[in-house]
Amino acid sequence: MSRAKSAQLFKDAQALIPGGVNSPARAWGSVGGEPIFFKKASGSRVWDADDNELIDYVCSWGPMILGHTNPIVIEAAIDAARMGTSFGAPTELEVEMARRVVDAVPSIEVVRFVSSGTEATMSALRLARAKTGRNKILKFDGGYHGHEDALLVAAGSGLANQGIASSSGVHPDYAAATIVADYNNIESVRVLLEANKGEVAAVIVEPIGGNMGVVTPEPGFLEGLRDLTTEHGTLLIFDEVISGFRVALGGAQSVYGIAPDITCLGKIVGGGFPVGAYGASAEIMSIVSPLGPMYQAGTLSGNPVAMAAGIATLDELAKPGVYEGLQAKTDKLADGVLDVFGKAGVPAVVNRACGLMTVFFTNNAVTDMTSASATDRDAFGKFFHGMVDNGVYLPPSQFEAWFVSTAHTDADIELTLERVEKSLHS
Ligand code: KE4
Repeated sequence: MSRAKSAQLFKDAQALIPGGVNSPARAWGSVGGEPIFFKKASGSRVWDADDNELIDYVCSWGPMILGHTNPIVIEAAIDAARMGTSFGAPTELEVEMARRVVDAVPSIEVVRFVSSGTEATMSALRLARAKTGRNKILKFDGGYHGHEDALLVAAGSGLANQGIASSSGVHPDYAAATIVADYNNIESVRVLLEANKGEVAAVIVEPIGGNMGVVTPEPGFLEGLRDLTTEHGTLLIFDEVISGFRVALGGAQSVYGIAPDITCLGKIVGGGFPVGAYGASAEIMSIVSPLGPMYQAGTLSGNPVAMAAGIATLDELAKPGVYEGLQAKTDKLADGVLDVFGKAGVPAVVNRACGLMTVFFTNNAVTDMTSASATDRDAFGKFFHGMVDNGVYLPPSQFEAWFVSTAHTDADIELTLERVEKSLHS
């Protein structure tokens, strides 16, 4: 398969954009080779600049849960755009979108829209500090919450690939105010909260880890976080940028029955357009400007075109049977991959939740960043290239999730599994 056009575009891009990409996660840094440039997508498929067709399991890193160019979402965005693309003034679409988020996410009574997941988590931290009057934040090794300074410490996703425990350029005071525990290790949280008694404003966690690869919470972990944070007067922030509207309409908090104090959303909520959100009880959100002293603002926050796409997406997801179908597709893929790897004698563990999964090259359970990092990443890199060469686009990193959409058919998954087998034997 020729990738000459992608290669030329990458060369041109590198002269103009750092590393030729507008996000390092796209750079193929941990798998080697050059990123392919996309030019078209539809449903479960993407086409690269050289007209190669691939089955897509990145789905824009999560937003495209209905598949690419879903006609209902596209029509909604076009109709909204025709009415005006941005007003810098409130619109009915924001009210309609807020109503859907408040109705869907159990712990949210009031929500503020922003333009990215990073803005959501950044604002949530500021809100927690404003609410508690405390400064420290506890996060988890392998947790990635966007590029907010205080959270670029022991982060997952693109940082983990670069072997950077924390980014350069982060003020040392910020890093010092962030303490790091181990995911699925409630004792590590207890010890740190005790050692920093009265100083921790919030614990921020991905209730289902997506940036170590997929890592699900062990029984009792989220409950333990809820109990410990309540005991310490520390707010519990669920970063549901990945899991929100993905694992259920109400996100992971509705699956596990845990009510965080603040929830961060992104990706799916914008239907493929730039939207993030953070929400909480009316009492906590009453601190947010212009009601209260915590300032946060944004030119394109609640953008009408993005709101229209988000509304159309959430309305599709609210239809009966959608998540049952997505779970079935995810299981078909995950079980099929385990079967093919087993027959090929290749050690593999698959961590999964509704609509997302990760294959790790190991015989051991993957329950945190340490065990995720101990897997055979060279084997993953080889597998990744085999799959791309065979027409399946996986995330170019071991520490990311494969995303399944409602547009992936059984035939897509069967074809994917055939290509898994070919890739393992290539
Ligand atoms: P954005 O600022 O990229 O919209 O959201 C940041 C973010 C926050 N929280 C979680 C749990 C996230 O996974 C993310 C972003 N996810 C990465 C991939 N794991 C986006 C890909 C990229 O950085 O290009």
